[in-house]
Amino acid sequence: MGVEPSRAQLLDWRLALAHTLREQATDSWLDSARRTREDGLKSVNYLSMEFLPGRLLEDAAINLRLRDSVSASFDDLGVNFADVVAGEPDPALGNGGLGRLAACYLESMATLACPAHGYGLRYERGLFRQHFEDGRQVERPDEWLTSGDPFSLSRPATAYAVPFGGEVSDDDGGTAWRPETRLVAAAHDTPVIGYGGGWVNTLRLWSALPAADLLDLDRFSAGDFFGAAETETWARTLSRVLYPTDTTDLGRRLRLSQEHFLTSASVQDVLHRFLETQQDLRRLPEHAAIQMNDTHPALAGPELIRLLVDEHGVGFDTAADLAVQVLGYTNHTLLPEALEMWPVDLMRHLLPRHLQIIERLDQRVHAVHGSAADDVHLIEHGQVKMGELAVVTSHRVNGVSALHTDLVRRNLFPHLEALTPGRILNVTNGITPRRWLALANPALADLVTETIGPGWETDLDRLRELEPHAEDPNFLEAFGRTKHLAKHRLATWLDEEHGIELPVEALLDVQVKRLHEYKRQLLNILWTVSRWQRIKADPGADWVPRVKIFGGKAAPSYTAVKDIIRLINDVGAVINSDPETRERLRIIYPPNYNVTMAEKLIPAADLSEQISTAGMEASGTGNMKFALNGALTIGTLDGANVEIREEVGAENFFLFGLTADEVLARREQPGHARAAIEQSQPLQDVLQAIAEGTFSPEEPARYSGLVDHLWNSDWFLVASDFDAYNSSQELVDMSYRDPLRWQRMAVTNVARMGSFSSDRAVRHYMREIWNVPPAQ
Ligand code: F58
Repeated sequence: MGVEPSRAQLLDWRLALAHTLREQATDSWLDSARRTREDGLKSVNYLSMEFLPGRLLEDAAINLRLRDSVSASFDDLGVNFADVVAGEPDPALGNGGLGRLAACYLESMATLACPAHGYGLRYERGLFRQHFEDGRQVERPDEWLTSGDPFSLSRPATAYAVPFGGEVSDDDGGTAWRPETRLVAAAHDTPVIGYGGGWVNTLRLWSALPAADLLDLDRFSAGDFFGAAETETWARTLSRVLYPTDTTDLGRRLRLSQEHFLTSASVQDVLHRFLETQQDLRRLPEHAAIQMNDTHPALAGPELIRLLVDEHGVGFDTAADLAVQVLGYTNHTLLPEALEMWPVDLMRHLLPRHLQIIERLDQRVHAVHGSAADDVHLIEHGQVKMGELAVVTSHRVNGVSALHTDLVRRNLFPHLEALTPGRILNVTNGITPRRWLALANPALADLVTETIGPGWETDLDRLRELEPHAEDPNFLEAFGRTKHLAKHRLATWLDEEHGIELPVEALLDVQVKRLHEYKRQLLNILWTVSRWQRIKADPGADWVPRVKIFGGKAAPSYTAVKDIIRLINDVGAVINSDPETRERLRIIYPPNYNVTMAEKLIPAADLSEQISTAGMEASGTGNMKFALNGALTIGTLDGANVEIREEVGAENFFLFGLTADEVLARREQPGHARAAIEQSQPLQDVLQAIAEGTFSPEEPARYSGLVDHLWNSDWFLVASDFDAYNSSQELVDMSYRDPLRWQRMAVTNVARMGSFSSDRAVRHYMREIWNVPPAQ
């Protein structure tokens, strides 16, 4: 780094470490690419608008099997490894589960020697940093690049022009698109190191640059400096910030442009790499699979067809058939507001050629399937429906948990399922045990290795071997110590980073995830108020001390959940300063939840809150991380909770609440919320306290809207599930009072989590969707 060791700062050490680790991975990185190229291996191209990889360096050290020697080398230098890696920014290039899933899958693909590229955007600023001011969420820009991106390589020579706007004309010579502008996509590559270091894939993120001629020199010379840079500014805006919201119409043009930019650059790169070694484009499906992570890259079909037809002279039908063979689509949501639709006018303005191709694909569906396709429309009411587009351009469509896939088949795409039965399949999500056990919970990871030997890192089913030890009091005690260690580690971090005190002897009850009404953080905080009221009413009773931990961000425009954030903080301010209850109940909400915070919170948790309205959480992956780290789940029959409960056993899971079918039926009952509240004295007491301003004395009416909404509407059935949730929480207390019983349940959870490894999920994708065998 050009610095004398004696004068080196932590930043210098970190940059040196990044370069050293990248260097260590380079031979394997080059070999993996060379083998893929020279042996003509089929590879996966995982297109995602979001990746949430977490800090890279410690993970790289673990996967290169260098963690201990790196740490020892730093000791020799008088430097603390933990301090070095603690300075690394956490690239927040995603909103939540979908982006984190992409990162787990890339890591598993590398571990399984599945040749792959991840493709995404290199947002200059990731998801906003969250602060609280008077309990309210405030968003600030996330500057993750201020000390560079030392583990990655910029590749200015790998760049593609991405066309936008202009006109299409049809004449005898075929279709010609004369775009209005072209922006440049430039590649930045990060190595994705498989466990053991034997295979290394690439995460390629594009940044947007103006084409060389975009600065208007005439305007500049005339003194109009800002006007001269307008187009240039627009170009840079494309990769300037992660689109932070799923609820507003604002920024729609930017969002669609970003999606096209990612998709076009990536598909061009896929074709470029294919044509380096092959000539016959009809053989593309033998060499490349493209996976669309939700519909955000759903222009991949039209774009691939465009490139094949317009640039390589392939016929339309052949091109469309090739696209279907290459593409797969993963659906992550049934929420109507998150199902992408783009106004036809906007599409015509930005992407006229793609619109034309989509219209032709629509005609083709009807030509092929006749009246059976009467209910299938790629364009309807002036909108292009990206879900339908993704389905008809894919040979496989998957949901992310058994329940979710069933709902995708039955409710979301029933007409398409009928046209091509078998196209829709389930691949339940998974998480990587390297980051979520080896890295995040070293004490538990060591105990597991001492008990069953190494190898579980790549064969998570081996955790089953722990099960006999669930009867061994010595083992249970050792297991309890790992939980304690994780709590102490969390306590230190909370104190140092946030000045928050954590009572480590209490039951740690954690809900961390994006804020959304369907995830029902509201149910959790209402119950917490009820608990407080009951402790105050009976202070002599034997209450199990609890710490309620919340974490998560709200989309900046989603005011309903911003109110919930404020309520949690307001309730926290009152409860935490109540001398009568503070030894038994505490609320902690550290701001800016991210992957790094998850790595500290999850190992320390006793109880995992997975309490969404049934039928609304596609899968969840946090639920898996908690159970793998020995937290017990309180949850509804939703998403992957259903399968987690089947695996760990009903007796080791705190189930409550309406089922997905019951939710639909309950919503049909007029006045269901009022009826539920009237039947529940505890809930009435809670709502009354909030409505009276107990937690907002300076503005008693602050939550009147929220309370009214619960009485009169309650789409997410908080009131209907309140009493059941309360009973389940009482069972939690009862079980926790018997530490050996609790630990037995927790160990059983850990032992039975093998099938939630992302290795299992990725093998399933390789076999059933990508048709890619492992390279090693
Ligand atoms: C999540 N979706 C699902 N979307 O909600 C969760 O159940 C599932 O486990 C996870 O995907 C992985 O399958 C999700 O995270 C987003 O973040 C959208 C990104 C684009 C803007 C709108 C939110």
